[in-house]
Amino acid sequence: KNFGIKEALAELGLKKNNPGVSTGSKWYRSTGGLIESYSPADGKLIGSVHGADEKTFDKVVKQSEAAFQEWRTWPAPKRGEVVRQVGVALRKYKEPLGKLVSYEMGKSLQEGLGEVQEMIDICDFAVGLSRQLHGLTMHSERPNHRMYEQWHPIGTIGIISAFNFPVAVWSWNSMLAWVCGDVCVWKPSEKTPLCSVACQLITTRVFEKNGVPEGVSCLVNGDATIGQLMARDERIPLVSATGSTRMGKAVARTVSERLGRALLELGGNNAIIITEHANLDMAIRGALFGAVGTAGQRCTTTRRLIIHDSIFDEVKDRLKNAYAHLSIGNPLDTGNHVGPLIDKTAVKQYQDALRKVKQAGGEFVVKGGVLQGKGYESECYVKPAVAVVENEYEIVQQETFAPILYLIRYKSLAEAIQKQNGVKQGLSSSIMTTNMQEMERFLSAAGSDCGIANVNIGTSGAEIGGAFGGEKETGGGRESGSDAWKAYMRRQTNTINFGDNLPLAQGIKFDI
Ligand code: UN1
Repeated sequence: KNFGIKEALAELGLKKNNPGVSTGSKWYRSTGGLIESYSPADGKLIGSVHGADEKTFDKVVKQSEAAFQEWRTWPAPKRGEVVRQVGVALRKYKEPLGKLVSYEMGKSLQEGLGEVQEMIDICDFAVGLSRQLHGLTMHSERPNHRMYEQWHPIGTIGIISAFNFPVAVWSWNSMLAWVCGDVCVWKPSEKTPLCSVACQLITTRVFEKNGVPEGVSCLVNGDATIGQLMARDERIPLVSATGSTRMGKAVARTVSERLGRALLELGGNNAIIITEHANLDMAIRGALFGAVGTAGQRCTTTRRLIIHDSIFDEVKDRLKNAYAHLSIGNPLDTGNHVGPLIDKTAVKQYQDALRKVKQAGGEFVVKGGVLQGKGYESECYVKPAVAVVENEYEIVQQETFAPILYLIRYKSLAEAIQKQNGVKQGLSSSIMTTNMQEMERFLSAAGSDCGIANVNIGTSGAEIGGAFGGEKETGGGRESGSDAWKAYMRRQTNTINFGDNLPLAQGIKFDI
């Protein structure tokens, strides 16, 4: 079965071989390496993309700078109108783009479509925002003076995105950046280049119709060296990077060396605390989707369940039963819950993690393993696993991008919160409880230390309206909703004297 992939690729305008560098209407076939994209769903070659070399990268950044000169003078609501039309186009292409996301990345079709929906949602959010880039007004201490602040665009935004959300994370950054008056240069993951080309094609058609200057939306496919060029480049005031903590630390070092800004959204090691007052039906449902959704490859994936002693065995048994009902297979087949991991390297890392769990003394409730045989030819399909562990195990302290769920026992809520916070990462967290005190303690200053703290829902699947990101090794950045837009602008404080003389602040006398 082909699941209509051929048709989807054609509808999106993708060829077998595509240029992977673009400033909008113009596409460049540079001498950078050829990136081949194989589907983890069936192991087949989907197509290839030409990556950028240093010279083409430089050309693209120059074009983005030229575009910024004009784009920043467009009224923000006019820029918002263009983003609104991008949202309309994404609605039109939701089906084929969602399918491509599913096929190239391996997440279920449901989740592929959900990812495109996140793009549509952020477009809508950005349209409203384009009339709400508000600054404050302040009262001056001097007579006949007025103070206020305004927000201006900053220029070229470098976006480095990961394979696991190959389209949505770019859109959170670019849609906000565009209404703010910035221009974007996007370096997508080498593992999902075709998704990036599809997004650029959809955007460009809208931009052309509206006379948006060439260079407002730029694409530079390539490997880590392109990311490094971006981090070093003084013409790029903000680099927004999503991915591993190792990558984020490298980007942060390079960007801060030149005093640029880095917006980082890195690893998570997210836990759900299930208390003795939890509605267990809801807890199991939340934990299950959190742990196996996107085959455990979301940065918000539920990796740890911290379960009260009195219900530990019941939760364990119910999870075991739920896992037995999971169907694993081609993500485009809507009968399946879990698709493949992104590639064979990820499978090795998964196997390695399982070994380490065992070595450390973990006890498997649901055994893992690599699936073989019909339908699993890509060798990327693995069984979601569940193990009883201690929070202190080194492997539990790490983020393994795979569906491995750790069960940890607790006796008091204080102990549960300590365990939940007892990792280096600080992205997402949840508590399952119907008890008001437990809930409020978890959300208090002495509660969860994460950027996201939920009650009675899982750790993944955040809506775009809130600020998205986390603390500690997650990098501290916030993307998407709330006032995350401020990261894409520069604040200017203005003091205006409308009087006839010039008094100094702080009462300083300076008379000649
Ligand atoms: C990511 O995994 O990098 O909250 C982003 C979620 C999604 C976004 C995840 N809305 O799971």
